[in-house]
Amino acid sequence: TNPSFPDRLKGGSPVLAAWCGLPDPAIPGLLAREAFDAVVIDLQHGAIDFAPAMRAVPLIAAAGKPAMVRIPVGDFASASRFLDAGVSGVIAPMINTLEDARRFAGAMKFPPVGERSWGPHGALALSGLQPADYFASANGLSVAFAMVETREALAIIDDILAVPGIDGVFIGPSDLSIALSKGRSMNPTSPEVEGALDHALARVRAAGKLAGVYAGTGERAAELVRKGFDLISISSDTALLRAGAQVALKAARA
Ligand code: 3PY
Ligand code: MG
Repeated sequence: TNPSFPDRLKGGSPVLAAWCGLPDPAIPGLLAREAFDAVVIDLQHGAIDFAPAMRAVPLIAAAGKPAMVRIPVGDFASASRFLDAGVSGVIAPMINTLEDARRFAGAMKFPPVGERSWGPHGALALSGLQPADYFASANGLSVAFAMVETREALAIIDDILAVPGIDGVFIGPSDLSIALSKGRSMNPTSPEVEGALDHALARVRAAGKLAGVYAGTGERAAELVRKGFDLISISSDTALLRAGAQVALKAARA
């Protein structure tokens, strides 16, 4: 049988994910059939709404891949609802205070760790587990990634990592570059961001938790794999579509 997604992430070989924001569930379903290790549906910046994102979950699972979502800022109730649908992980953007981290963890884990409420309709169907068995294992079947992408978050990264139910942090290098430059620039590979990534990774390792990051290109993803991140989102559906279009047009006009 396949290892659980948390065990796969802890296993030492990086998880390379697709990142989808286009509003049709067929798109994450399609990308799940490529050689990605996981597929993330982005409800923070993507154009996809709740119901089509829910419908993407079994399409990704049918391809044998873990489905993840990035929820909108502060929408912790939707984290529980996506777990009910059967996602294997949730990424919460802009976790800037200990209170944000605690509320996110609370939505992600059943008591005694958190206060997730019972109702895992899709998760039962996808896992094939009996309700009591799902309940007994659920807190260890999925991962909660708190996004660290501001100065405030970076300053309390050890405290965020120490919150029970937070499985790891996911760095947003674009927002972090805006924050670290005090709004002067957006450069996700600036030396300041690079330093922050190394610092964050060291703190994650010290806490024995997981580290995720957004890459943007395949080349950047390879660098972040070499740094040692556990979860790397390579590129978005729209960026992949535009890049493919540009390659094909260049070849056609050569
Ligand atoms: C960031 O880089 O700010 C992100 O949120 C990743 O998409
Ligand atoms: Mg961001």
